[in-house]
Amino acid sequence: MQKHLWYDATQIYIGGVWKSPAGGQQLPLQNPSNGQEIGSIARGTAPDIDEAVTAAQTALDGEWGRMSALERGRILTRIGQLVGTRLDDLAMIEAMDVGKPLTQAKNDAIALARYMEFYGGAADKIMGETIPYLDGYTVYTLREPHGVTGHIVPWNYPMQIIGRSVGAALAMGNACVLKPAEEACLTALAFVALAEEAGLPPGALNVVPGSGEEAGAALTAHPGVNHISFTGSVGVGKLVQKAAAENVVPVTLELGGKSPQIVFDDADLDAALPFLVGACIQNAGQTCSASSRILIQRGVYDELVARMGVSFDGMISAPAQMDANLGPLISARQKEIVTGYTESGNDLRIAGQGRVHDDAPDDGHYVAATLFADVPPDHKLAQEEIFGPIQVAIPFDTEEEAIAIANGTDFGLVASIWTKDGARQMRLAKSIRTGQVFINNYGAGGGVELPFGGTGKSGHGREKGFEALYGFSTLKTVAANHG
Ligand code: TXE
Repeated sequence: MQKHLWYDATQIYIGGVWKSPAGGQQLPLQNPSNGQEIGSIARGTAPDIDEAVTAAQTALDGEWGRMSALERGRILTRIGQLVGTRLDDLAMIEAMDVGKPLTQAKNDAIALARYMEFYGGAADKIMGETIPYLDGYTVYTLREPHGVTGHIVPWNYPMQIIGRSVGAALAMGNACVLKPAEEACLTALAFVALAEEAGLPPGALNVVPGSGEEAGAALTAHPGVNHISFTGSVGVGKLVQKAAAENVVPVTLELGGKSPQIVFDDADLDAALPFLVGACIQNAGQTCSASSRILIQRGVYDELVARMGVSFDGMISAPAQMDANLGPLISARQKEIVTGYTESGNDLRIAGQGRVHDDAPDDGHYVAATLFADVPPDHKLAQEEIFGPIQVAIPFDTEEEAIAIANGTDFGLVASIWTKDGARQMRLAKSIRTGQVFINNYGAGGGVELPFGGTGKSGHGREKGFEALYGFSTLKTVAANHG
């Protein structure tokens, strides 16, 4: 299958034109649910990136660069409306490409539409300020686009990450070059085709699929790129930041985490349970904000671990089309990594474990969801990002101990606190080193309006919400001496 509905998966999209990649080569496209090759995608390389950056610069010098914020916002809103008419199609595409259960894939499409709606409405609401200064002066600030923005997107939530990053960048009037992940680029192509249909001018958004080493590295090193936003691994994040340093351009890095949920003895366990488990097994654990550590106060530890274990026992991993709790992992490589982690817990107690559905094809990349209990906080399983459906339960006695364990990894992306004690809620919200704190809920990935990003090895910069619009723009100060 080469043609996917309303776009061509084998091509790249530059300057409003669908074309073959400069090198004329393709990369295999695989369905993670059965391991089958189902077609191919363009293998974009440095010449394609160069052409895309030029097209973006041309757009900035032309219609797109001159367009009012109001009109940009209207186009984004129209894109969101068009996405809204294709939710089921987009979900089908994503399910096939990423292995995501259909309901979860559809939620991603809904989020993409919502990002466009949000940033469409926000485009003309970012303002500068006037600054009191010397007598005879009027001073004001202007929020301006960086220019050409590069967007490197991973495979785990293509639609949501495109929405939050490209949506905010376009709202501020940047022209974008998007490099989707080689494992999952179909919805990026589907999306840009819808953006074109909604009236986005040529060159405002260019999409170049290809490998990280080729297209990705070429994009981050390109001297014509004025801002880079990257979501992916810590290792590649460092490479991206080094490349950006060479050109002295800003970067936003979102590099995942080891996010804790902290449950105190007085917590409403019935309310907490679905969030505790769901925030880990969603997207088979391949979520930057996956809650892979559950810290539980000793008084409710045994009861809660037992209840979570029952939930895990019921978790089924199955092909995306079966819409079970979990789909397959993205690739054989990811399955190998996650299986290695599961094996590293051989000395630990398993409190609950799901199973792979009997009808799941042998060549699909399935793993069983697993809950490990009584895990020492310094154990590899409690320290490293696994990116699979593996959760650890860690007991604690005091609030101080909970804070120390929560802060005891290299990461800091999301945390949640489950307690009815208002003062404790405030103390912990302040003490935990992280980008987001949820109190008596857990918003894994969700919340288009909520600024999102990390501390420590989870990265820096903020996406989502209004905050992203500041990140995707630069501030100019104008001081006029009128005597
Ligand atoms: O990530 P990569 P991978 C973490 C997660 C996962 C691990 C490996 O722990 O197990 O990373 O996943 C592009 N220059 N996360 O290998 O390689 C690549 O093409 C420029 C967390 O898939 O970082 C893709 O588009 N770009 C994360 C993107 O980077 C390069 C989501 C991510 O790929 C490049 C994904 C290079 N040299 C993985 N090399 C999260 N924060 O949610 C690769 N890329």
